[in-house]
Amino acid sequence: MAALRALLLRVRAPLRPVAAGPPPRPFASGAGFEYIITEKKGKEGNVGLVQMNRPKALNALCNGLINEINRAMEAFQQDPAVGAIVLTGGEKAFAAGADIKEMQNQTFQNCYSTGFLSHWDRVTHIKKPVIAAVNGFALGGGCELAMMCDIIYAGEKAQFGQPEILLGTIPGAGGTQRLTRAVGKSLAMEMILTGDRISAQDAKQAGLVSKIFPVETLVEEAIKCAEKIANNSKIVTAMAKESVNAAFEMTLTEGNKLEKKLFYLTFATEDRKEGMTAFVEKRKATFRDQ
Ligand code: CO8
Repeated sequence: MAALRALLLRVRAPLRPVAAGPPPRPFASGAGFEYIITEKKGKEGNVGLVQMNRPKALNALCNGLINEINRAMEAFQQDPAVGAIVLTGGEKAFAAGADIKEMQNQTFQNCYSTGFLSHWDRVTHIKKPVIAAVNGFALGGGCELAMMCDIIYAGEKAQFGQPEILLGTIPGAGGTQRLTRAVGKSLAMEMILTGDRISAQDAKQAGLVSKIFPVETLVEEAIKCAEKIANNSKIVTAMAKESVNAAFEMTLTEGNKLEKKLFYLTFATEDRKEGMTAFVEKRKATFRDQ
């Protein structure tokens, strides 16, 4: 037991701290939101859907919209029935970036002293898998938000870009880092230095998105994928997600060590035992997230 506790402590160490603040309250569908719509989807209601809904501004990510996405994500994180989350926008825009009108008169002094927009990366603290279903524009902060998710599915007319340079600024929510890791230096440099957008097809070829679907079936397909994920063990899924994410933070040796510890940890779960026993008994596993 002492050895298991020591192993747990060591494995937990590299995790980033969960954002501070009071624990989010579970919400009823759509309750109290101005800029988003939320719903539970899937046959068993085990998929949380967050839809950005500020169509007149092409889902420009104003402070209120980001706060609501964070609240919804954290509520789905706390909801034991939910195993995966889909984040989407509208057919014309996933999100056209940070709200330029909100930023227009911002000053360096204020940005620096208030940590302007530092709450943008809360999505990356969610332990449950998050799928971005991108139709239309995913630009600037919109592209960065999609890249904070674990999987990106794109509608066939989606466009990805980091056009901040055209506004006299640069990406500030991970665009220079995540895009470069996703598509490689040359294409990332070209997109970030010219502000040019790429199509869904180019994004898939470059490895930014995993699948492309017709515009009208994209969200449904993302929900299907989320449902498939949600049917697996939630606790083991969280370990798999943590391990893949470590590949972006650690050396190969460190990452392999973490993976091995998490692999060993799966043997402390009932779900691992159930999964292997079900295989041997030629039946479908029933995971209890224990
Ligand atoms: N911010 C505010 N309003 C926007 C934004 C935006 N990013 N994008 C579109 N809108 C508004 C427009 O102002 C317009 O409003 P209105 O009708 O009141 O004039 C409405 O949405 C519709 O837009 P358009 O008329 O321009 O629609 P088009 O179809 O002609 O063009 C485009 C669509 C190409 C998407 C165009 O709107 C556009 O270029 N938008 C700006 C894209 C952009 O530059 N995005 C990057 C913003 S900067 C950023 O994201 C930095 C993130 C840093 C995060 C840091 C975290 C720490």
